Amino acid sequence: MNNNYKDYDPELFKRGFKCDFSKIDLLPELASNGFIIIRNVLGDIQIKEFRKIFEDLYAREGSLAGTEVSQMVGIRRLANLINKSELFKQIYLNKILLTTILFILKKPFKLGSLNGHDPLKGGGLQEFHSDWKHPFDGNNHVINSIWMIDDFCISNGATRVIPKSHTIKQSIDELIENKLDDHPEQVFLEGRAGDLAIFNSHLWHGSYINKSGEKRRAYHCYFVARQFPQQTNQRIYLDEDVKSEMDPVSKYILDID
Ligand SMILES: O=C(O)CCC(=O)C(=O)O
Repeated sequence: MNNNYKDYDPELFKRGFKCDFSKIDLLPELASNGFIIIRNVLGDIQIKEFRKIFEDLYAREGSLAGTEVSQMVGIRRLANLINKSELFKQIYLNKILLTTILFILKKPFKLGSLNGHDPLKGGGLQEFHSDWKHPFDGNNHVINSIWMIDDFCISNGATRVIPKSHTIKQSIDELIENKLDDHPEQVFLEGRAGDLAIFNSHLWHGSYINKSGEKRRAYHCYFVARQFPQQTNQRIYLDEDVKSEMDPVSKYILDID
């Protein structure tokens, strides 16, 4: 085991976290292009469960779905998911994901938010954006992951990204006039249900238009360097009974103690 990993976030390891280096060969690609796709991370039973909870929550929350973070026209959104089901531990505690974050950020980090996203027929087109809303200072502060629970194709609005844009210091507004337009260098994160895309979320990206109307449900599990605020403040949003049942690694990742 590479001891540097422990130096990046000693408290995480003190609480019992162990790295999973099984996908370490993909990490140079992530550093260089800004994204990777890991295949078959979720099995069939997990995919079914994650689809079910998406639909159950969306039906239960109705017009309020997504409001804890944001609602988007033409996209079914869910938010504050850690508070809503234990199932999501399989996502935010995934060891390959957390090891990858250490590799990129090389410093303590925490969960930023866990949201659901499903572009509807004719909807889904987002402007290219970075998840870092400040001028880029040359340091990596944010990582995002997209857990595909349906197949992702260009026709149903797979995420598009501009490879290597995570290293550009100029703002996206200076370089792209119309951020909704196709870009000559864009590529799509196509995959099968169960695949996991991880990207440096300084990378310019966005969901694409869903032309076919095929479902394109996904969970976004987003992480931020520890010194910055969460998108969903878990101290506020987690119910007391949920907090009290958390193990030490979860409490640390969620920044609730
Ligand atoms: O799900 C996707 O394709 C990406 C969504 C995204 O970037 C966002 O909601 O900000």
